[in-house]
Amino acid sequence: MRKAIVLVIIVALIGFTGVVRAATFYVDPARGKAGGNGSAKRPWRTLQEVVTRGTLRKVKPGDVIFLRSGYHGDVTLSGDNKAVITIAAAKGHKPALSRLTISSGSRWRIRGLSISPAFGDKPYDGNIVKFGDSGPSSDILIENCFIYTALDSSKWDTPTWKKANDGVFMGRHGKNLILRNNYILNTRFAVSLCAEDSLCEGNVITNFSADGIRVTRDGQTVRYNVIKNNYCSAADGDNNHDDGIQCFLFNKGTGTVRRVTVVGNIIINREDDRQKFHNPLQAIGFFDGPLVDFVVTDNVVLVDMWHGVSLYSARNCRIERNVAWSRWESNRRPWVRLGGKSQNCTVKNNYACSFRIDSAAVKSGNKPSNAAIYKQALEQAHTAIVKKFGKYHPVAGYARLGMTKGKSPRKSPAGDKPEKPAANPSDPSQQTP
Ligand SMILES: [Ca+2]
Ligand SMILES: [Ca+2]
Repeated sequence: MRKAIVLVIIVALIGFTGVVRAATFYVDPARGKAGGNGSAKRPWRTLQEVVTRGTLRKVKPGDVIFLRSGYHGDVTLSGDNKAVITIAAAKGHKPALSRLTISSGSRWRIRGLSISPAFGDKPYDGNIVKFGDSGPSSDILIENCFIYTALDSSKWDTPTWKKANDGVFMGRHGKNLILRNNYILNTRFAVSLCAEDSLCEGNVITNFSADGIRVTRDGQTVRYNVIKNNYCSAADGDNNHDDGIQCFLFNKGTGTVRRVTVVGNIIINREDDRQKFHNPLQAIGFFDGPLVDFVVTDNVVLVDMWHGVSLYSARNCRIERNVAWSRWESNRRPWVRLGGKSQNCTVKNNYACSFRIDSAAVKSGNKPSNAAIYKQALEQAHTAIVKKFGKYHPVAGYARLGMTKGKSPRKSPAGDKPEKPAANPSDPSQQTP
Protein backbone atom coordinates (compact mmCIF):
# COMPACT_ATOMS: atom_id res chain seq x y z
CA MET A 1 0.00 0.00 0.00
CA ARG A 2 2.75 2.43 1.06
CA LYS A 3 4.83 1.47 -2.02
CA ALA A 4 1.87 2.25 -4.23
CA ILE A 5 1.49 5.69 -2.69
CA VAL A 6 5.22 6.43 -3.14
CA LEU A 7 4.99 5.30 -6.76
CA VAL A 8 1.99 7.55 -7.35
CA ILE A 9 3.88 10.50 -5.84
CA ILE A 10 6.97 9.82 -8.00
CA VAL A 11 4.88 9.57 -11.14
CA ALA A 12 3.07 12.77 -10.18
CA LEU A 13 6.38 14.56 -9.56
CA ILE A 14 7.79 13.46 -12.91
CA GLY A 15 4.65 14.65 -14.59
CA PHE A 16 4.80 17.93 -12.69
CA THR A 17 8.42 18.76 -13.54
CA GLY A 18 7.95 17.58 -17.11
CA VAL A 19 11.39 15.97 -17.36
CA VAL A 20 10.22 12.86 -19.14
CA ARG A 21 12.93 12.03 -21.68
CA ALA A 22 12.80 15.33 -23.54
CA ALA A 23 14.92 15.01 -26.66
CA THR A 24 17.24 17.67 -28.02
CA PHE A 25 17.75 18.33 -31.72
CA TYR A 26 20.20 20.49 -33.64
CA VAL A 27 19.90 22.47 -36.83
CA ASP A 28 23.01 23.85 -38.47
CA PRO A 29 22.96 25.73 -41.82
CA ALA A 30 26.75 25.39 -42.23
CA ARG A 31 27.33 21.73 -41.29
CA GLY A 32 23.88 20.21 -41.34
CA LYS A 33 22.18 18.02 -43.93
CA ALA A 34 18.52 17.65 -44.82
CA GLY A 35 18.96 13.90 -44.32
CA GLY A 36 20.69 14.21 -40.95
CA ASN A 37 19.13 12.78 -37.81
CA GLY A 38 19.01 16.01 -35.82
CA SER A 39 21.73 14.93 -33.39
CA ALA A 40 24.59 17.26 -32.36
CA LYS A 41 26.90 15.35 -34.75
CA ARG A 42 24.45 14.94 -37.64
CA PRO A 43 22.30 18.06 -37.43
CA TRP A 44 19.54 19.01 -39.81
CA ARG A 45 20.27 21.93 -42.14
CA THR A 46 17.79 24.81 -41.69
CA LEU A 47 14.65 25.28 -39.64
CA GLN A 48 12.63 26.12 -42.76
CA GLU A 49 13.75 22.83 -44.33
CA VAL A 50 12.89 20.93 -41.13
CA VAL A 51 9.35 22.33 -41.36
CA THR A 52 8.75 22.02 -45.11
CA ARG A 53 10.17 18.47 -45.37
CA GLY A 54 7.98 17.28 -42.50
CA THR A 55 11.03 16.45 -40.35
CA LEU A 56 9.43 18.45 -37.56
CA ARG A 57 7.14 15.45 -36.95
CA LYS A 58 10.11 13.76 -35.24
CA VAL A 59 10.08 16.48 -32.60
CA LYS A 60 7.75 15.61 -29.74
CA PRO A 61 6.07 17.67 -27.03
CA GLY A 62 8.67 18.73 -24.47
CA ASP A 63 11.59 18.53 -26.93
CA VAL A 64 14.09 21.29 -27.63
CA ILE A 65 15.49 22.33 -31.00
CA PHE A 66 18.76 24.27 -30.88
CA LEU A 67 19.58 26.41 -33.88
CA ARG A 68 23.19 27.10 -34.75
CA SER A 69 24.52 30.21 -36.53
CA GLY A 70 23.40 30.91 -40.08
CA TYR A 71 20.30 31.62 -42.09
CA HIS A 72 17.35 29.37 -41.24
CA GLY A 73 14.84 30.77 -43.75
CA ASP A 74 11.29 32.12 -43.68
CA VAL A 75 9.55 29.88 -41.16
CA THR A 76 5.88 29.12 -40.56
CA LEU A 77 4.97 26.88 -37.64
CA SER A 78 1.63 25.53 -36.49
CA GLY A 79 0.25 22.76 -34.31
CA ASP A 80 -0.93 22.01 -30.81
CA ASN A 81 1.69 20.50 -28.52
CA LYS A 82 0.80 18.67 -25.32
CA ALA A 83 3.97 20.10 -23.75
CA VAL A 84 6.06 23.06 -24.83
CA ILE A 85 8.38 22.64 -27.82
CA THR A 86 11.30 25.06 -27.54
CA ILE A 87 13.17 26.47 -30.53
CA ALA A 88 16.20 28.39 -29.30
CA ALA A 89 19.60 29.67 -30.29
CA ALA A 90 22.35 27.24 -29.33
CA LYS A 91 24.83 28.71 -26.88
CA GLY A 92 27.19 31.17 -28.57
CA HIS A 93 25.29 30.88 -31.87
CA LYS A 94 23.43 33.52 -33.90
CA PRO A 95 20.68 31.85 -35.87
CA ALA A 96 18.72 34.13 -38.21
CA LEU A 97 15.31 33.98 -39.85
CA SER A 98 13.88 36.37 -42.42
CA ARG A 99 10.37 36.00 -40.94
CA LEU A 100 8.59 33.97 -38.30
CA THR A 101 4.91 33.05 -38.39
CA ILE A 102 3.15 30.78 -35.93
CA SER A 103 -0.18 30.64 -37.66
CA SER A 104 -2.08 28.68 -35.01
CA GLY A 105 -1.44 26.19 -32.25
CA SER A 106 -0.23 26.00 -28.70
CA ARG A 107 2.79 25.54 -26.44
CA TRP A 108 5.62 26.90 -28.55
CA ARG A 109 8.55 28.74 -27.09
CA ILE A 110 10.91 30.70 -29.34
CA ARG A 111 14.06 32.11 -27.83
CA GLY A 112 17.12 34.13 -28.83
CA LEU A 113 16.72 34.41 -32.61
CA SER A 114 17.52 37.32 -34.93
CA ILE A 115 14.60 37.90 -37.27
CA SER A 116 14.77 40.39 -40.13
CA PRO A 117 13.85 40.64 -43.84
CA ALA A 118 17.50 41.72 -44.24
CA PHE A 119 18.49 38.03 -44.01
CA GLY A 120 16.19 36.92 -46.83
CA ASP A 121 16.71 37.28 -50.58
CA LYS A 122 13.77 39.61 -51.12
CA PRO A 123 11.87 42.19 -49.08
CA TYR A 124 8.25 41.66 -48.06
CA ASP A 125 5.50 43.84 -46.61
CA GLY A 126 3.89 43.62 -43.20
CA ASN A 127 4.95 42.02 -39.96
CA ILE A 128 8.31 40.41 -39.30
CA VAL A 129 6.83 38.22 -36.55
CA LYS A 130 3.21 37.19 -36.52
CA PHE A 131 1.63 34.67 -34.21
CA GLY A 132 -1.87 33.65 -33.22
CA ASP A 133 -3.56 35.17 -36.24
CA SER A 134 -4.89 32.30 -38.37
CA GLY A 135 -6.53 29.98 -35.86
CA PRO A 136 -6.87 29.24 -32.15
CA SER A 137 -3.54 29.87 -30.46
CA SER A 138 -2.44 29.79 -26.84
CA ASP A 139 0.57 29.49 -24.60
CA ILE A 140 3.11 30.78 -27.09
CA LEU A 141 6.15 32.61 -25.78
CA ILE A 142 8.50 34.67 -27.94
CA GLU A 143 11.45 35.93 -25.95
CA ASN A 144 14.93 37.40 -26.27
CA CYS A 145 14.63 37.86 -30.03
CA PHE A 146 16.15 40.70 -32.07
CA ILE A 147 13.49 41.79 -34.55
CA TYR A 148 14.32 44.51 -37.06
CA THR A 149 13.83 45.84 -40.55
CA ALA A 150 17.41 47.06 -41.09
CA LEU A 151 20.20 47.73 -38.64
CA ASP A 152 20.79 51.27 -39.89
CA SER A 153 17.96 53.71 -40.62
CA SER A 154 20.09 56.86 -40.58
CA LYS A 155 19.65 57.44 -44.33
CA TRP A 156 15.91 56.74 -44.44
CA ASP A 157 13.48 59.38 -45.73
CA THR A 158 9.78 59.59 -44.84
CA PRO A 159 8.54 57.26 -47.64
CA THR A 160 11.04 54.63 -46.45
CA TRP A 161 9.85 55.01 -42.85
CA LYS A 162 6.21 54.70 -43.98
CA LYS A 163 6.76 51.47 -45.85
CA ALA A 164 9.04 49.92 -43.24
CA ASN A 165 7.88 46.54 -41.93
CA ASP A 166 5.76 46.34 -38.83
CA GLY A 167 7.43 44.47 -35.99
CA VAL A 168 5.24 41.97 -34.16
CA PHE A 169 1.58 41.10 -34.56
CA MET A 170 0.11 39.10 -31.70
CA GLY A 171 -2.98 37.83 -33.41
CA ARG A 172 -6.68 38.02 -32.76
CA HIS A 173 -7.16 34.23 -32.35
CA GLY A 174 -4.67 34.08 -29.51
CA LYS A 175 -5.04 33.74 -25.78
CA ASN A 176 -2.30 33.55 -23.15
CA LEU A 177 0.45 34.67 -25.50
CA ILE A 178 3.66 36.22 -24.24
CA LEU A 179 6.09 38.61 -25.89
CA ARG A 180 9.04 39.05 -23.56
CA ASN A 181 12.36 40.85 -23.73
CA ASN A 182 12.54 41.28 -27.49
CA TYR A 183 14.47 44.16 -29.09
CA ILE A 184 12.45 45.69 -31.92
CA LEU A 185 14.36 48.13 -34.13
CA ASN A 186 13.44 50.38 -37.08
CA THR A 187 9.80 49.54 -37.72
CA ARG A 188 6.53 51.27 -38.68
CA PHE A 189 4.03 49.85 -36.13
CA ALA A 190 6.29 48.08 -33.67
CA VAL A 191 3.91 45.82 -31.70
CA SER A 192 0.19 45.15 -32.10
CA LEU A 193 -1.42 43.14 -29.33
CA CYS A 194 -4.69 41.62 -30.50
CA ALA A 195 -4.80 38.47 -28.34
CA GLU A 196 -6.82 38.32 -25.14
CA ASP A 197 -5.26 37.73 -21.74
CA SER A 198 -1.74 38.21 -23.03
CA LEU A 199 1.48 39.71 -21.79
CA CYS A 200 3.96 42.11 -23.36
CA GLU A 201 6.88 42.73 -21.02
CA GLY A 202 10.50 43.78 -20.97
CA ASN A 203 10.65 44.59 -24.67
CA VAL A 204 12.65 47.48 -26.13
CA ILE A 205 11.17 49.36 -29.05
CA THR A 206 13.68 51.72 -30.65
CA ASN A 207 13.03 53.83 -33.76
CA PHE A 208 9.46 53.54 -35.00
CA SER A 209 7.43 55.78 -37.29
CA ALA A 210 3.85 54.95 -36.20
CA ASP A 211 2.64 53.50 -32.87
CA GLY A 212 4.90 51.71 -30.40
CA ILE A 213 2.46 49.26 -28.78
CA ARG A 214 -1.20 48.91 -29.65
CA VAL A 215 -3.39 47.47 -26.90
CA THR A 216 -6.65 46.23 -28.35
CA ARG A 217 -8.18 43.38 -26.37
CA ASP A 218 -9.34 42.44 -22.89
CA GLY A 219 -6.93 41.21 -20.25
CA GLN A 220 -3.70 42.51 -21.75
CA THR A 221 -0.71 43.44 -19.60
CA VAL A 222 1.96 45.79 -20.92
CA ARG A 223 4.79 46.26 -18.45
CA TYR A 224 8.47 47.16 -18.15
CA ASN A 225 8.85 47.99 -21.84
CA VAL A 226 11.08 50.80 -23.13
CA ILE A 227 9.61 52.66 -26.12
CA LYS A 228 11.78 55.36 -27.65
CA ASN A 229 12.70 57.47 -30.67
CA ASN A 230 9.68 58.19 -32.81
CA TYR A 231 9.90 59.30 -36.45
CA CYS A 232 8.08 61.34 -39.13
CA SER A 233 5.53 64.06 -38.50
CA ALA A 234 2.64 65.35 -40.61
CA ALA A 235 5.00 68.07 -41.88
CA ASP A 236 7.33 65.28 -43.07
CA GLY A 237 4.39 63.68 -44.92
CA ASP A 238 3.25 61.11 -42.35
CA ASN A 239 -0.31 61.66 -41.11
CA ASN A 240 -0.37 58.84 -38.56
CA HIS A 241 -0.95 60.06 -35.00
CA ASP A 242 1.98 58.36 -33.32
CA ASP A 243 1.55 57.00 -29.79
CA GLY A 244 3.93 55.21 -27.45
CA ILE A 245 1.12 52.97 -26.20
CA GLN A 246 -2.35 53.33 -27.66
CA CYS A 247 -5.56 51.57 -26.82
CA PHE A 248 -6.84 50.97 -30.29
CA LEU A 249 -10.30 49.51 -30.35
CA PHE A 250 -10.36 46.00 -31.75
CA ASN A 251 -13.27 44.65 -29.68
CA LYS A 252 -15.63 45.71 -32.42
CA GLY A 253 -18.68 43.91 -31.14
CA THR A 254 -18.82 45.48 -27.69
CA GLY A 255 -16.87 48.70 -28.09
CA THR A 256 -15.41 48.15 -24.64
CA VAL A 257 -11.89 47.17 -23.57
CA ARG A 258 -11.53 45.60 -20.14
CA ARG A 259 -8.84 44.60 -17.64
CA VAL A 260 -5.81 46.23 -19.21
CA THR A 261 -2.71 46.76 -17.06
CA VAL A 262 0.00 49.19 -18.14
CA VAL A 263 2.77 49.36 -15.56
CA GLY A 264 6.37 50.53 -15.32
CA ASN A 265 6.94 51.39 -18.98
CA ILE A 266 9.39 54.07 -20.12
CA ILE A 267 8.38 56.19 -23.11
CA ILE A 268 10.89 58.69 -24.55
CA ASN A 269 10.02 60.86 -27.55
CA ARG A 270 13.67 61.00 -28.67
CA GLU A 271 16.96 60.39 -26.93
CA ASP A 272 19.05 62.52 -29.27
CA ASP A 273 17.94 65.95 -30.49
CA ARG A 274 20.02 65.50 -33.63
CA GLN A 275 17.51 62.80 -34.66
CA LYS A 276 16.21 63.52 -38.17
CA PHE A 277 12.44 63.44 -38.87
CA HIS A 278 11.50 63.59 -35.23
CA ASN A 279 7.85 63.92 -34.35
CA PRO A 280 5.88 64.92 -31.25
CA LEU A 281 4.84 61.59 -29.71
CA GLN A 282 1.71 61.00 -27.66
CA ALA A 283 2.84 58.75 -24.81
CA ILE A 284 -0.11 56.77 -23.41
CA GLY A 285 -3.21 57.57 -25.46
CA PHE A 286 -6.26 55.54 -24.54
CA PHE A 287 -8.89 57.45 -26.49
CA ASP A 288 -11.25 54.66 -27.53
CA GLY A 289 -13.56 53.15 -25.02
CA PRO A 290 -15.32 52.64 -22.80
CA LEU A 291 -12.25 51.50 -20.89
CA VAL A 292 -13.16 49.32 -17.92
CA ASP A 293 -10.89 48.14 -15.09
CA PHE A 294 -7.64 49.66 -16.42
CA VAL A 295 -4.62 49.97 -14.17
CA VAL A 296 -2.09 52.53 -15.44
CA THR A 297 0.68 53.01 -12.88
CA ASP A 298 4.39 53.77 -12.51
CA ASN A 299 4.98 54.72 -16.13
CA VAL A 300 7.64 57.31 -16.94
CA VAL A 301 7.07 59.55 -19.90
CA LEU A 302 9.25 62.15 -21.62
CA VAL A 303 7.40 63.60 -24.60
CA ASP A 304 7.08 66.84 -26.50
CA MET A 305 3.28 66.45 -26.66
CA TRP A 306 0.16 67.07 -24.61
CA HIS A 307 -0.96 63.49 -24.09
CA GLY A 308 1.32 62.12 -21.38
CA VAL A 309 -1.25 59.74 -19.89
CA SER A 310 -4.78 60.12 -21.25
CA LEU A 311 -7.79 57.89 -20.66
CA TYR A 312 -11.20 58.72 -22.09
CA SER A 313 -14.56 57.17 -21.12
CA ALA A 314 -12.92 55.28 -18.28
CA ARG A 315 -14.79 53.21 -15.69
CA ASN A 316 -13.30 51.75 -12.55
CA CYS A 317 -9.76 52.68 -13.64
CA ARG A 318 -6.68 53.60 -11.63
CA ILE A 319 -4.03 56.11 -12.78
CA GLU A 320 -1.31 56.25 -10.14
CA ARG A 321 2.35 57.21 -9.67
CA ASN A 322 2.99 58.06 -13.32
CA VAL A 323 5.50 60.78 -14.18
CA ALA A 324 5.14 62.89 -17.35
CA TRP A 325 7.67 65.53 -18.33
CA SER A 326 9.02 67.40 -21.35
CA ARG A 327 12.58 68.68 -21.68
CA TRP A 328 11.73 70.59 -24.86
CA GLU A 329 10.69 74.19 -25.10
CA SER A 330 7.43 73.92 -27.04
CA ASN A 331 4.10 74.65 -25.34
CA ARG A 332 3.16 70.95 -25.72
CA ARG A 333 3.65 69.97 -22.09
CA PRO A 334 2.42 66.44 -21.25
CA TRP A 335 -0.58 66.11 -18.96
CA VAL A 336 -2.38 63.39 -17.07
CA ARG A 337 -5.90 63.44 -18.35
CA LEU A 338 -9.07 61.59 -17.48
CA GLY A 339 -11.51 62.75 -20.12
CA GLY A 340 -14.99 62.03 -21.36
CA LYS A 341 -17.45 60.72 -18.81
CA SER A 342 -15.49 58.74 -16.25
CA GLN A 343 -17.07 56.62 -13.52
CA ASN A 344 -15.48 55.36 -10.35
CA CYS A 345 -11.88 56.25 -11.30
CA THR A 346 -8.90 57.12 -9.12
CA VAL A 347 -6.10 59.49 -10.12
CA LYS A 348 -3.46 59.57 -7.38
CA ASN A 349 0.14 60.60 -6.75
CA ASN A 350 1.05 61.37 -10.35
CA TYR A 351 3.49 64.04 -11.52
CA ALA A 352 2.72 65.87 -14.77
CA CYS A 353 2.98 69.30 -16.39
CA SER A 354 -0.80 69.69 -15.93
CA PHE A 355 -3.85 67.68 -14.91
CA ARG A 356 -7.22 67.49 -16.64
CA ILE A 357 -9.28 65.20 -14.54
CA ASP A 358 -12.98 64.54 -14.81
CA SER A 359 -14.68 66.03 -11.75
CA ALA A 360 -16.27 62.69 -10.80
CA ALA A 361 -12.87 61.06 -10.16
CA VAL A 362 -11.28 60.48 -6.79
CA LYS A 363 -8.05 62.44 -6.93
CA SER A 364 -5.25 63.20 -4.51
CA GLY A 365 -1.52 63.79 -4.33
CA ASN A 366 -1.11 64.85 -7.97
CA LYS A 367 1.73 67.36 -8.34
CA PRO A 368 3.61 69.33 -10.99
CA SER A 369 6.57 67.48 -12.50
CA ASN A 370 10.04 68.86 -13.10
CA ALA A 371 13.38 67.72 -14.52
CA ALA A 372 14.65 66.34 -11.19
CA ILE A 373 11.50 64.32 -10.51
CA TYR A 374 11.62 62.91 -14.04
CA LYS A 375 15.29 61.97 -13.69
CA GLN A 376 14.66 60.16 -10.43
CA ALA A 377 11.60 58.34 -11.81
CA LEU A 378 13.51 57.31 -14.93
CA GLU A 379 16.35 55.88 -12.86
CA GLN A 380 13.93 53.99 -10.68
CA ALA A 381 11.97 52.53 -13.60
CA HIS A 382 15.15 51.68 -15.51
CA THR A 383 16.66 49.97 -12.46
CA ALA A 384 13.53 47.87 -12.00
CA ILE A 385 13.61 46.81 -15.67
CA VAL A 386 17.35 46.03 -15.63
CA LYS A 387 16.90 43.91 -12.53
CA LYS A 388 14.33 41.77 -14.31
CA PHE A 389 15.73 41.66 -17.83
CA GLY A 390 19.38 42.80 -17.77
CA LYS A 391 21.01 46.04 -18.84
CA TYR A 392 21.79 44.86 -22.37
CA HIS A 393 19.59 42.86 -24.68
CA PRO A 394 20.99 39.30 -24.89
CA VAL A 395 20.88 39.12 -28.70
CA ALA A 396 20.82 42.73 -29.98
CA GLY A 397 23.50 43.70 -27.47
CA TYR A 398 22.12 47.22 -27.09
CA ALA A 399 21.48 48.85 -23.73
CA ARG A 400 17.83 49.59 -22.99
CA LEU A 401 18.52 53.31 -22.91
CA GLY A 402 20.90 54.87 -25.43
CA MET A 403 22.53 52.80 -28.18
CA THR A 404 25.67 51.59 -26.44
CA LYS A 405 26.46 47.90 -26.69
CA GLY A 406 27.52 45.45 -24.04
CA LYS A 407 26.67 42.18 -22.33
CA SER A 408 24.59 41.46 -19.27
CA PRO A 409 25.88 38.72 -17.00
CA ARG A 410 23.89 35.56 -17.64
CA LYS A 411 21.96 34.20 -14.72
CA SER A 412 21.36 30.78 -16.22
CA PRO A 413 23.36 30.07 -19.35
CA ALA A 414 21.38 28.41 -22.12
CA GLY A 415 23.63 25.64 -23.35
CA ASP A 416 24.22 23.89 -26.59
CA LYS A 417 23.23 20.77 -24.70
CA PRO A 418 20.06 19.41 -23.16
CA GLU A 419 18.56 21.82 -20.70
CA LYS A 420 15.50 21.97 -18.55
CA PRO A 421 12.48 21.96 -20.82
CA ALA A 422 10.46 25.15 -20.83
CA ALA A 423 7.60 25.39 -18.42
CA ASN A 424 4.21 26.16 -19.75
CA PRO A 425 4.33 29.86 -20.70
CA SER A 426 0.96 30.45 -19.08
CA ASP A 427 2.32 29.35 -15.72
CA PRO A 428 2.24 32.59 -13.71
CA SER A 429 5.47 31.65 -11.90
CA GLN A 430 7.21 31.75 -15.28
CA GLN A 431 6.01 35.21 -16.18
CA THR A 432 9.03 36.96 -14.73
CA PRO A 433 12.47 35.55 -15.41
CA1 LIG B 1 5.02 59.13 -37.68
CA1 LIG C 1 -1.89 56.18 -33.09
